[in-house]
Amino acid sequence: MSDQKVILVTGGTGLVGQAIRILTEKEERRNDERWVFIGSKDGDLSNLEETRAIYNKYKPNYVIHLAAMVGGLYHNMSNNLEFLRKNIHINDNVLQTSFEYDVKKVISCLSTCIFPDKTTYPIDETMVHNGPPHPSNYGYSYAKRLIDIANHAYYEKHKCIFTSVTPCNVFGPYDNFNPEHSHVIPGLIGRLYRLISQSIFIQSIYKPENSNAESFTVLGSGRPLRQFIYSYDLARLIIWALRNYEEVETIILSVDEKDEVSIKDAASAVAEAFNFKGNLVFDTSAADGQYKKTANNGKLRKYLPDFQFTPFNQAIKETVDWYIKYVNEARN
Ligand code: NAP
Ligand code: GFB
Repeated sequence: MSDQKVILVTGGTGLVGQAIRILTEKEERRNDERWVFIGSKDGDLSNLEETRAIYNKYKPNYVIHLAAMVGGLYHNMSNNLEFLRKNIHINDNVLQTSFEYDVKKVISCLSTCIFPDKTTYPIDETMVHNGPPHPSNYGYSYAKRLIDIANHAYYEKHKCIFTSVTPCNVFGPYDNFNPEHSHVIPGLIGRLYRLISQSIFIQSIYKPENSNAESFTVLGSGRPLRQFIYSYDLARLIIWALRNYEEVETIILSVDEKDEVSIKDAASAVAEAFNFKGNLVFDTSAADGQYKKTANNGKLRKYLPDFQFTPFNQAIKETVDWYIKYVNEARN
């Protein structure tokens, strides 16, 4: 129908994109909205001509821009140049093509990990550019910060409503579980699943006295602190932002400061979800990354004072159960 709003979701096949897809097919469905979810098979957004071809095909009125080269601490540490260049190209192509195709609103995605490493806490939206990011992911961070700079430049020159949201760490079904590239939660889930599976296999064949599944190695000290948001909660907030948020300034989409947990807490929650009774062992030879990036969600709370986040342990259990069910289709 011609009066439908076409909403293009770049990065639509990823962790956050899939959560938005599932919600907009059910409880967030609206008859006057047509949602289009694209991944790299639809076109390489780091290539301007391929980006234009996508916009020419779908002619979006709105864009939720999630597509990015994304990875955990260890992937970033060893690939800062690629994270910088790939994401600069993707972001510039999407914003420029959105302008050329007269897109009414673009919501891009920053991250709480791009804030200054040397800072006061909690961080808030005003602090994004107040100093260099943590050295482990400067490539990704500067590419993300340039989205915010570009958003303001498009508004100043053309009054475009190009804005962004700034999530904390995200996890959930459809995450990237590849052990070299993944973030901590999918990294823990994938590694513990393989450990238990191997142990069951070995026990069923050799019945060893001391199965090696009596201890599970967590990378780093376990001391760093993180705020984790369940992908479905973030998806709900991004859909809200598309429909209601009109500021060019970014808005932090994070759980409350009181819900910040340690990596050790997160590992314990994953072990509990697997009903794993073994010991957690901490490999302190592996980097810890940022100690913390505690974010204040006061601006979000002003808009949505009653928003309910899924309890962390429940979200972890749902994600583990999803992974066990779909391990063969998951991104390992
Ligand atoms: P993800 O699961 O890694 O998905 C990345 C998406 O981007 C995929 O759909 C991928 O397509 C697409 N993509 C990557 N390179 C592309 C290219 N050159 N051309 C076209 N599409 C491309 O990422 P995510 O975790 O959902 O993250 C979504 C957004 O949230 C990103 O902007 C990320 O920076 C941000 N964010 C994530 C976290 C987190 O903890 N995950 C935290 C804060 C912010 P394919 O599936 O075809 O590869
Ligand atoms: O999610 P993560 O990889 O990235 O978390 P960041 C890293 C923390 O989890 C470190 C510990 O303290 C690791 O020592 N950890 C424990 C593990 N076990 C594992 C594991 O199996 N895999 C991984 N990856 N970590 C990222 C940024 O920082 O935050 C990205 O580098 C991105 O750019 C993301 O923005 C949201 O939270 O440290």
